Amino acid sequence: MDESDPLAPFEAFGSASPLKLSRMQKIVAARMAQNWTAIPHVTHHDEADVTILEAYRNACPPDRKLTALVFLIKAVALTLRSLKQFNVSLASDSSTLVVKDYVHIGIAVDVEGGLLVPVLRDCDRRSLRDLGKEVQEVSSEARGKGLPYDRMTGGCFTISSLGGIGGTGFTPIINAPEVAILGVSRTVVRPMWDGEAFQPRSMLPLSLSYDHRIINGADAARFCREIADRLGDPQSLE
Ligand code: CAO
Repeated sequence: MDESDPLAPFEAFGSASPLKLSRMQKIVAARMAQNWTAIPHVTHHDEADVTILEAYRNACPPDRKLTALVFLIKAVALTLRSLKQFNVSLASDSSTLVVKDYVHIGIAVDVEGGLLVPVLRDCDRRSLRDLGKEVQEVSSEARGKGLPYDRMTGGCFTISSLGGIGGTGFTPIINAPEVAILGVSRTVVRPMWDGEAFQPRSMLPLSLSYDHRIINGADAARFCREIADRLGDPQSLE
């Protein structure tokens, strides 16, 4: 067997062909491995009742309808302002926390052959319409010609939404030097007990991975509850 041939161990069992990783895939792979091994991850699962939010979105004319992700970006941004322990980074001396006064949020965008994370600036201070416009622009730019490096730096927190594809929950990997990341799966209508009867409610699964050196489980539970509460009052996010 040729030791220098990466295909050799596989070709012993059948036909196989090589496919070189792109530069972007190599960078993403190295960062994922580094973050997964260096950061003690815990993933907290919860779900938000988005029945009112869905009715609110569906009441908008089709050309003005915003995706649920846009409401989520604003809800997360406001929650980062109130639960400030999530808007920090561990400095390189490993003994100083950098507490940020700005709220910049990264959005994972599924692009051919990889993943890009554009960062939206000052999400806590912007309207839903403005955020929605940027999500559309930046995701089509990411899928087209790609994004310049400075569009993907300086994030405080990342949201990874797989809701349009499917799934009930997953463990997103923290995007260092951030200390938490929110994964979102597909909204489902489920019977929920209201104390007297089962009611059909639209439930959005939330999966919050957090750096357990810096954030404790109770805070993670509070973070998800606050997001759920904010999504329950969509008008207040406008
Ligand atoms: N539940 C059910 N359906 C959902 C949903 C959810 N949580 N989120 C989106 N959808 C469906 C809806 O049909 C929605 O249309 P309406 O708003 O009209 O109902 C449609 O998907 C919109 O999807 P979209 O992808 O065009 O827009 P988005 O704002 O939801 O997401 C983006 C934008 C760029 C985040 C997304 O396209 C994407 O790339 N997601 C993948 C991210 C990813 O790869 N994460 C993994 C990273 S780690 O490997």
